[in-house]
Amino acid sequence: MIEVRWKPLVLIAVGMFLAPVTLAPSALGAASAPMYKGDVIYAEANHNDNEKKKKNDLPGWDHAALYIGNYRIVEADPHMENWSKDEKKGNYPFNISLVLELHYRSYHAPYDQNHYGKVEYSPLSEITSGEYYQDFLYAWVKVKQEDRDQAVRWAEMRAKPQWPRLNSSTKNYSRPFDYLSPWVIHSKQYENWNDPDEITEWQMSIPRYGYYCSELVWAAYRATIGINLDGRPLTPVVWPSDIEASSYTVEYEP
Ligand SMILES: [Ca+2]
Ligand SMILES: [Ca+2]
Repeated sequence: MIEVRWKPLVLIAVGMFLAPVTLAPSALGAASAPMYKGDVIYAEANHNDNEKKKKNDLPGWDHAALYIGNYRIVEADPHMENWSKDEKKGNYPFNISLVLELHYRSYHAPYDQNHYGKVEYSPLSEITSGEYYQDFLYAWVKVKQEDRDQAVRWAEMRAKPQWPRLNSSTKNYSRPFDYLSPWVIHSKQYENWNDPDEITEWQMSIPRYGYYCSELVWAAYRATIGINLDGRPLTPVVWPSDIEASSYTVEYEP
């Protein structure tokens, strides 16, 4: 709380006493924080106006992240902005060999996870600044705050650089970005492997070890308190908009 600036502090205090309701954007400004630790953030990337790029735009939101308090989020980020020219021009995500290559590099040393994706801490402003996303929305999850806190702790554990990685003898990686599950095997998974010293090479190699953005948010709640945030459970992948469709999430304007 000490680090929080005056205006947001007021907003957080208001949020604690009011029932969660839609707040007028004009009253809050562009950088208002979500109300609760464990809130979900959806974001829409900046390419809807570009017909050429529109084809690889997800239906509904493009990204989902978990708010962890103090203007910070935990997210699974593919870091597309750092891909090489060829990777950017490679018709992602429809080019399966490119998807497999990105997945391999995210999961294996010596490739740089800042180029090929990982679970990580980021400032909330990465979503709200307008640099990467043209629109965003928040949601609170209809459970107790102590349950949301559990989901946050689970996600933070995977964002910390304390995990082993294939082809490396050090444990200073966060969890990799899972490209395989959304685009190739069309699935989602979660695990409760909470001790970095107990991870085997086999565990490091499978889709369960890494996360795509909305899978991370879904898994944080599924692995800890058992609720299923996939509001469209008949499709195995959990897209950001599937979380929005869940009866557990209550969306509200920033
Ligand atoms: Ca996964
Ligand atoms: Ca689904």
